[in-house]
Amino acid sequence: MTTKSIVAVAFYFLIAINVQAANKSEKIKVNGQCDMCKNRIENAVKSLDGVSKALWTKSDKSLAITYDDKSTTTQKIQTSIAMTGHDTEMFSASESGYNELPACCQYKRDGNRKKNVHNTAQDSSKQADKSGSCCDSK
Ligand SMILES: [Cu+2]
Repeated sequence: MTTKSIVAVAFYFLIAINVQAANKSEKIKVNGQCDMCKNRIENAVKSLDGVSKALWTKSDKSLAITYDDKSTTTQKIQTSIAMTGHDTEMFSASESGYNELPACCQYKRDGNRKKNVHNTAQDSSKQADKSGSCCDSK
């Protein structure tokens, strides 16, 4: 091997490592119910800089994301999801954020709340009856 080709090979690996480091893929749990939730969740993520993929799956409530970890973080992504009213692995949506979801989108929350994304007064006044037809039923 000539020095030139060694340099070329080294350079190639350097680039390969860099590309890998920049693009991170993750699967996170995001609570939701229906296709409306899917759009809401995916749009919240896709609107962020550095996100190249966001795919939410209803059956296992998982969100597959690919993002450039130099321009965004999983925290940022999960924060903006929680802001739309959906609980993620790291953050819980605020009570009011959750209550503002259409009735059909109000997924069952698990009891243990994580960090709230924005702090809210517990407005129990908004716990109105929101039963009704769900967009899930086809
Ligand atoms: Cu929904």
